[in-house]
Amino acid sequence: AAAVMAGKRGALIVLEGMDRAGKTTQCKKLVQALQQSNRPADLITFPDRTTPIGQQISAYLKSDTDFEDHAVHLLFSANRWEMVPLMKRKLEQGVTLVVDRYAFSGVAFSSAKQGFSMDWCRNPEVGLPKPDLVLYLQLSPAEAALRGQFGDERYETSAFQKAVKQNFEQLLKDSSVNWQVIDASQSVEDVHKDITDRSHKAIIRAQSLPLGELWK
Ligand code: DGP
Ligand code: NA
Ligand code: NA
Repeated sequence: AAAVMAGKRGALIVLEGMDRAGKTTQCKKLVQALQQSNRPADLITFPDRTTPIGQQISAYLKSDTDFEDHAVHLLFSANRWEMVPLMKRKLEQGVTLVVDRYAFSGVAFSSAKQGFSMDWCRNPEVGLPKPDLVLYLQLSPAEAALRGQFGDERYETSAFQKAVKQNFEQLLKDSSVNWQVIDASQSVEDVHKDITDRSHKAIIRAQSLPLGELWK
């Protein structure tokens, strides 16, 4: 029988970290760098504010609408799940996905609210495509302060951000996730080089591994 050549899948690479750590800039630079070295790559951003669910989330973040806290957690989660078929299709086609925020932001932000356990927050995220690599852009509070004021969306206050940071630090202890901590106080170019090197390694590793399921 003729051998069937299985195509090599792309890697799922997530960037997480506090606001102002430079995630969005670094995600864009990483996608460009991968494409320039002939590795197919696409950017995915959560929340994806373009879908009907994402538009509800966007209105909530701008305080144009209100949602009950549990309900909005499930909306953020639904916004990730609605992208899963597309994500799987791209990964199978060999496209590496660079993801700006994922389930970890979901848990870190929602469990910063009164009465929300990490466990409860993790539940709707169980079974999402498991990242091959999660880069945590770490920034000291002093360095974050130097980067200027928060915006005026919901959650952008120093007290809430402090609770979110503690939750991320808790999540970093989870050894079922391939966390790698990046010093985000370096120059944009140094952070970019660090991230790109680690991503190339993750892409090669992912080629010989099946895509996993998160927290399952
Ligand atoms: P950004 O567009 O990256 O600025 O993210 C929007 C805001 O929403 C940011 O403050 C982080 C927060 N966020 C992202 N994902 C989730 C989530 O799943 N749940 C909650 N509660 N907040 C989230
Ligand atoms: Na933000
Ligand atoms: Na962002």
